[in-house]
Amino acid sequence: TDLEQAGLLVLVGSNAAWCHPVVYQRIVAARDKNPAMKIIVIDPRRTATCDEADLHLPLIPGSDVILFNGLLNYLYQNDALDRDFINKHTDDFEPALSIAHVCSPSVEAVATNCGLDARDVELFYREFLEADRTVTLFSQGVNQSSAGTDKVNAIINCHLATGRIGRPGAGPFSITGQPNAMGGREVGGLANQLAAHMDIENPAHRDLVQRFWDAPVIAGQPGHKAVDMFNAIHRGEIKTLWIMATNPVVSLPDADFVRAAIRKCETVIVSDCMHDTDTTRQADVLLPALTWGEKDGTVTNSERRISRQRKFLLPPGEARADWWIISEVAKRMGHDRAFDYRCPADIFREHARLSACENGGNRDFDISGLAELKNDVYEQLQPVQWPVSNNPENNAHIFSDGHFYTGNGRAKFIAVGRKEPANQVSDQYPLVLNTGRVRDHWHTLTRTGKSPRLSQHISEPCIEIHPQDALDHALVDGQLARVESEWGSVIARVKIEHGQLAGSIFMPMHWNDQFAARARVDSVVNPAIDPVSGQPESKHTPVRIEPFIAAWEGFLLTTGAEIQPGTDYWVLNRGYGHWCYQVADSTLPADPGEWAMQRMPETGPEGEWLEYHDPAIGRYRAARLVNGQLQACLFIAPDTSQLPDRQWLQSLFSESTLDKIQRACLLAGRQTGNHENLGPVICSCFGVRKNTITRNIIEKNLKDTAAIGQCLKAGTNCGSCLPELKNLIKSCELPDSDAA
Ligand SMILES: Nc1nc2c(c(=O)[nH]1)N[C@H]1C(S)=C(S)[C@@H](COP(=O)(O)OP(=O)(O)OC[C@H]3O[C@@H](n4cnc5c(=O)[nH]c(N)nc54)[C@H](O)[C@@H]3O)O[C@H]1N2
Ligand SMILES: Nc1nc2c(c(=O)[nH]1)N[C@H]1C(S)=C(S)[C@@H](COP(=O)(O)OP(=O)(O)OC[C@H]3O[C@@H](n4cnc5c(=O)[nH]c(N)nc54)[C@H](O)[C@@H]3O)O[C@H]1N2
Ligand SMILES: [Mo]
Repeated sequence: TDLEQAGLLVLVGSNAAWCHPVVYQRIVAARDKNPAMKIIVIDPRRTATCDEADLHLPLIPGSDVILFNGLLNYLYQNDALDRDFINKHTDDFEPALSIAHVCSPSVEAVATNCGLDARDVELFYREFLEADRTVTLFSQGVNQSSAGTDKVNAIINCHLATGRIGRPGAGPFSITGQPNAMGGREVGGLANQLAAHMDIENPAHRDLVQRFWDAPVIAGQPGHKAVDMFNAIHRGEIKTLWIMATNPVVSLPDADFVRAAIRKCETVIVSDCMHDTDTTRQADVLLPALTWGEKDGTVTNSERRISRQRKFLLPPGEARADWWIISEVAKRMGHDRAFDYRCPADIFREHARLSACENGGNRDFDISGLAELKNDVYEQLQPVQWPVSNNPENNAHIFSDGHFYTGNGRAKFIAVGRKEPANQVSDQYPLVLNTGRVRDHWHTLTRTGKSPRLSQHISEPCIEIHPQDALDHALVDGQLARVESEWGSVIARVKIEHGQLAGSIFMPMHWNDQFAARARVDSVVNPAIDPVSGQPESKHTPVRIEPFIAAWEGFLLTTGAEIQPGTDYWVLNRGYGHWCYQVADSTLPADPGEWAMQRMPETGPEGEWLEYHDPAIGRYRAARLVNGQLQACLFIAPDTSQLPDRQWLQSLFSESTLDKIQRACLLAGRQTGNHENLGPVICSCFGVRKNTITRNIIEKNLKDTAAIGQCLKAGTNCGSCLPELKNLIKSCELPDSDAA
């Protein structure tokens, strides 16, 4: 509710419109109710999130500390500090301010160093100064940086200095990602954490947890963080690796090195809900795990609310819950008593008891009130926000009494100065590679890549590039290009984007080796990390880009996915009733017919083979039918502009048999006359395409997204396409002739 009560929302390094569509739509709704509310987005790219923003600051990648230090200094110079709060509840303000002053002495200096217009910087600072209720939301554009913790501290410093924390509608807010990211922290899911918000480095915490568990030993120091851990594996210091619910061959920086490290490791165990991933391919032992919908437990969301997650599917095959797998392994290692859980509720009660153990109001995470839940009460547990203490005094809005969990109860300013990203651009690598998410895919594609519905919005990995950079590197929209860094290279399709900052390109993080020949972007990303958090600098790698010269391009639609295109470039995309391969190669096949035969699924005598070849213009087309039903088709041309639109062909895979006209039109790639190209899918939830929407906007004179929703349902479920719907309405608006 803080988001709805705020007067100013500052989104820093967050593309919430695509990555947190539900929260984002709540923000948009709140602003519709309260038009005085302001939204400011700080992101080098112009994203869908910027569409609703009053101000967008496209800062130089990595320059956030300069911007927020400048804000602190500005607040000081304009006498807008909350001196009372600073004196009563904080320490170390002076050093933080003096470094901020040196780093960012004036609005003009900030504008120059962040690559921004001084008037925009001034406007942001003024809005912040005036808005008493400010929430600053920050996400991976802030965290995934070698100065990530500095950026976060620079933001928090501004909130502490104005006392805008722990009050309704005010506070710094880390809006990260995994649906249970918060829960992961609560149970100690990081290398330097113990469960229930305790630190391995704190001897008192270690002692407490050891006594609570009655454990003979406890680790005396933090483990390796992710990037360091794979270095240690590569050096041979770690002999056994158990990877659970993560796909590091795709998601960690310098991913080819990560894969090499895993290959060197003596014993590799992988627990995953999917059989075939880039990481399971490297496993010695595979443990099939349950996933969402199949497993049972609790998750905690960003506002500290614990919800029951209930299973609604039966466990497939031999799959088991992760907690069960861990317990069985532990028992066989001799820890029967410590792991004798019978159900998730057993584990939850123990977790709640630990949060209470010798807490006395010293640790914020306290759910002692849930420690004695009976199984049936746990089953029915309604969402509840922590703290849920036995001592109701501890259940107040967190931080509202100005008490912080730092030992002496006072918040600490952290002095942070300017720091450049770890690796700088050079003549050899002149562009910055920024990476992140697209609207309809999740992380490493192991699950969303299987969904035809979610695979329609963006069917190929793209390199988003500013028009001037494209020109400078001899690239045109839609062609293939190779992006290369000191660590690796990928090939993907160029997409010219005016919203892209010059000097910086953007690629999605999602594509893996099952879905593309060479688009695993983390194989290019530098393994630089933040010294405190260990978070990789995934948003900033120096790269170069050059055209990939394809001798031919094509696509292959097929009912079976087990094909090895063997081309320099290919991308696999799930469609309804079929799979689509987009392919390209630097050399022409000597005999396209033979090349095609090898790749199109074999069939018995019922199979029928249609073919068309015009060597003079480099055009080849083939199709295979079985009992009159389309099984595969292939289209090859010198470039994509000479390929037919795929939409009609893709629709033929839903037909049981092709009629005469369809067969006759097959190799032409389209049915003459009655077929309307509906354009790309905009609303994935209801499968509504662009041209259907624009036609309805014009014909029915639809004025807003609500009207589109009523008419076509588009945008009425998750809301992540609403920015695109708004843009369609804008693009259909005719200039008003009455307007002066
Ligand atoms: N559709 C979809 N939604 C998701 C996910 C998904 O995979 N798909 N994953 C979830 C998870 S785990 C996470 S962590 C979240 C991530 O959610 P977000 O952090 O919102 O998403 P990203 O696309 O990683 O990056 C956000 C923005 O940071 C910007 N950025 C890059 N460099 C800088 C910089 O130096 N300064 C600033 N201020 N901005 C910069 C990028 O241009 C990008 O637009 O999304 C969650 N939601
Ligand atoms: N270049 C670049 N790299 C990035 C990022 C970026 O922005 N840019 N973002 C980073 C961020 S914020 C994140 S969160 C990571 C995400 O990176 P990962 O966590 O590696 O990505 P996922 O695809 O979510 O991997 C989860 C794996 O667990 C499996 N799985 C799903 N449910 C279960 C289950 O219940 N049990 C088990 N055992 N397995 C399960 C899935 O099939 C999948 O293989 O990527 C990071 N990497
Ligand atoms: Mo994440």
